[in-house]
Amino acid sequence: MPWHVTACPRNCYSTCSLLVEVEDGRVRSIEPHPANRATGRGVCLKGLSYIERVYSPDRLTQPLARTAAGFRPVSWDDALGAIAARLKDIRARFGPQAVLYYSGSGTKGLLNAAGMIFWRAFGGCTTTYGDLCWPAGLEATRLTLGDNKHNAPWDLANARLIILWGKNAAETNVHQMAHIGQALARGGRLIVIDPRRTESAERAELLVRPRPGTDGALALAVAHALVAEGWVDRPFIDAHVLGFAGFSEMVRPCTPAWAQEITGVPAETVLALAAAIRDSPPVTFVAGFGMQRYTNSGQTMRAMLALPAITGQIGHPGAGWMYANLQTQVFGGQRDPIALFPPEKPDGVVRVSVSAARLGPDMLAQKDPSLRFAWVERGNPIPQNPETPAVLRAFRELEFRVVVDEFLTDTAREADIVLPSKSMFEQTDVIGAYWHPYLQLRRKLIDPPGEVKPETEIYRLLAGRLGLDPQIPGPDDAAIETWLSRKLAPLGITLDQLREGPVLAPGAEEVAFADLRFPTPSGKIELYSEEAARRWHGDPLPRYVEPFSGESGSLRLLTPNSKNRIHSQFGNLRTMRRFEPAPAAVLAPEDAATRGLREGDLMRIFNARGELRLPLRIDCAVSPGCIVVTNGWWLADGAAVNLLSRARETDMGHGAAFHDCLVEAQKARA
Ligand SMILES: Nc1nc2c(c(=O)[nH]1)N[C@H]1C(S)=C(S)[C@@H](COP(=O)(O)OP(=O)(O)OC[C@H]3O[C@@H](n4cnc5c(=O)[nH]c(N)nc54)[C@H](O)[C@@H]3O)O[C@H]1N2
Ligand SMILES: Nc1nc2c(c(=O)[nH]1)N[C@H]1C(S)=C(S)[C@@H](COP(=O)(O)OP(=O)(O)OC[C@H]3O[C@@H](n4cnc5c(=O)[nH]c(N)nc54)[C@H](O)[C@@H]3O)O[C@H]1N2
Ligand SMILES: [Mo]
Repeated sequence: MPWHVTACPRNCYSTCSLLVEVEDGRVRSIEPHPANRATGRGVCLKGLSYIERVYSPDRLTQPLARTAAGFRPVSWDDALGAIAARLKDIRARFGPQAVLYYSGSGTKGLLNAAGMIFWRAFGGCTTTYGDLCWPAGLEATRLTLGDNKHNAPWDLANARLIILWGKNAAETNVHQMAHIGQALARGGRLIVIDPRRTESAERAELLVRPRPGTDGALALAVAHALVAEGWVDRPFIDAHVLGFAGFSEMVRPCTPAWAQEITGVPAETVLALAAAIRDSPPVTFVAGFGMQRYTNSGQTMRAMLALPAITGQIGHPGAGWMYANLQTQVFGGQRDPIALFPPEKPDGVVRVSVSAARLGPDMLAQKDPSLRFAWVERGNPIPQNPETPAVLRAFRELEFRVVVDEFLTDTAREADIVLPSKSMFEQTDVIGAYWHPYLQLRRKLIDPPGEVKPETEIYRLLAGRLGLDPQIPGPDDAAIETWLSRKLAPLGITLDQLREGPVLAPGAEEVAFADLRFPTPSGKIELYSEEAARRWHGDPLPRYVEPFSGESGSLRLLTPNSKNRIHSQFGNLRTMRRFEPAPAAVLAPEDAATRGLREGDLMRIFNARGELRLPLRIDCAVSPGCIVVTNGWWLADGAAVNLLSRARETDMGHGAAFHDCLVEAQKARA
């Protein structure tokens, strides 16, 4: 049978199970695997476009070396020879920590560990801590509930009220909309909280549009109303919640009128939200990543977490806090978001000293040794990390750069040597997910094109040239499978099982926290967290603080994700270009009018860090005071949004405060 089971390894909630038809060594068609209860209904456009992606004429199929006249193809021998010579020289002159190893979120898989195995054998390196994506929310959840897990995606059908908060599932987690649809079909309700009217809001009975970065105040005012009206679950609080007395004291002045002032949400809407929570249990709070991209995000998420806590909406079907489900992270080391923090004691070999959120400034600031060499894989930091101008400067100051990628991205264009990487169909690996509880095989179905080699092989060859013999899996598929089988064995799972379809992670809970055990220091849900105060130097209660406002600008730049890209991936494909041929910036009609701007006008969007020139789209879906450009466009498209953002961390978790970014917009002179 030419159909094979595999899974999409992108950094996306859905992590779909796929059936792929291969004929004569070529991928022919892609269908959903029906056994995955979370994603079985269909494959998104990005998933379908893999056929174009894998065989794209733009795919890199051999190593490239920079010359004065641009990139020129070189042999693996020459490429690896040049890299090994540089590495030896830099290690001899400055020590191994003059090398930055940067890895992004381009693909999931256990074999991604090969990089660190190699760099440790090399003698060490410098690497990053924190993450661009979600750590403020992970940390807020860990501090409050003790663990990042939630009910199975399909349990959403049991909710009578779903609050989709700062998440645009219709674009970023399309499969979740099917589960929401089921809840609605059973008479459930949907409320969306987002400064934009998104596609996800189309089926909602209420769209609440707080001023960006003020969700903490909104949550505290809803809590105020719940407490004031006695709509809380006292027995649940007494048994399972720490700090309720102090919390209710703190929210006493947080009236709906107070919140209206801060958030712009009418006081009656705040009350309507509280009443909906009272009237329609079970309630699932589906929190996305949008409001945790601010300098006050950790406290915001903790304030939001107080709502399921004080109403007892956790630990039963249809209820809970759906943020990150790390139940598939059963291979050690990853489940604890503390892995994102710099280690408390340096290990002497790998220096973890560069914040992902401050990549550019931190790279430039490294001393003893300063950075001379960067190795980038699975990431595109020049357009994707905050403050692109600083990231560019930092890369350009290095002596040597290597980028491993499938395409000639903005970051690859800065490299001295570009190495072509495998696609998802060209090497077998085991992947987890962060929304559903299945472990999956991402399977080798075709041979890599041209001279492409998987990273494991690149590292093995490079190690050979450096006279090292690290235990990197390989060289052939049989050896890779043996390595994976060894990882799976303690879990009682075999590769053969995974070849049939998705397998529930051992111990996966359909209803999270059903035992009402919360692995926090107190064993309770912690509204009051000493650890939060100690680690992050804030209030132990989720008190409201304004997002960062240390710069001027009349518009807040929001840079959400887009339906047909995963960050900076897929946008280069013809299929996607047909849907979104060119970037644009979106303003509310009143903001366009006060600036004398009309639909289609070329705008200059700028601040002290940089500038973009983009055509205007006017849309009342955007709240006044905001300007929206989706992230993931390349510098080469003229719309790399992080030219404007600032390299700043969130208050917790070492995330990136992308949306704490103010800009001006005016008509561009031609
Ligand atoms: N199609 C597609 N799917 C993806 C991705 C992709 O790039 N494309 N990326 C994947 C990854 S890595 C991630 S991190 C997830 C993220 O996906 P989501 O969790 O959906 O996060 P975002 O797209 O960052 O933002 C979601 C919404 O938050 C809103 N928002 C912004 N600021 C605020 C605020 O202050 N308050 C509130 N309430 N809302 C706010 C934005 O308008 C946006 O509609 O998606 C994953 N899935
Ligand atoms: N302004 C703003 N910026 C943002 C965000 C935002 O909301 N606003 N969101 C942030 C978030 S949530 C995230 S997760 C980051 C994402 O930023 P990154 O982690 O940099 O991820 P991608 O943009 O998807 O780029 C991944 C690269 O890996 C390559 N790749 C894919 N598979 C492989 C492989 O197997 N091997 C190798 N070597 N390469 C591979 C792809 O071709 C692509 O070039 O962006 C962040 N940037
Ligand atoms: Mo992300």
